[in-house]
Amino acid sequence: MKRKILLLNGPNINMLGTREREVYGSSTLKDVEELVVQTAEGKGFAVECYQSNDEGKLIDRIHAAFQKLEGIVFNPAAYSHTSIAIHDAIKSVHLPVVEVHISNIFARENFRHESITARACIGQITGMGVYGYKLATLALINKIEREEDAID
Ligand code: CA2
Repeated sequence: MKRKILLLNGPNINMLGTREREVYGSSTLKDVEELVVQTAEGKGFAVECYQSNDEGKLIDRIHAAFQKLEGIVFNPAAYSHTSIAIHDAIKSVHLPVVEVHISNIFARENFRHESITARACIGQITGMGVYGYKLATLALINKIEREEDAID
């Protein structure tokens, strides 16, 4: 069976491409999901895609990945800046997680400069537009494959 990763998107990412195009560009969530699926499939991985505006549902989905999936590409959106609960959920599953932000959070308001969730991740890509999801997918798969090599 194909190895699988999770693409997880947080609150308001379902609005991509409809408003605030000057900040987030014109791609839709469907475009982002297709980009990640295509990138992962090129490396032999399948992708589960999930978006929610609800913190608890995102946490449930992280828990569901435990021992089933290999890692997570995650844009926690505004929860990045507020959610210790999501931070703890990421820690609890012992999976590699790469955080993505479409915009450069460090070039925006002060309240976006801190990412609580990124502290639980293996790394973060910010400010590269939706292309950042492709970079995050490649980085995650590279990490998964390097860890497999270390086990063999
Ligand atoms: O740059 C990112 O990817 C963010 O995670 C996006 C979040 C923001 O709270 C973070 O600070 C940075 C907001 C997502 C809102 O997405 C929208 C997209 C289109 C229209 C309206 C909102």
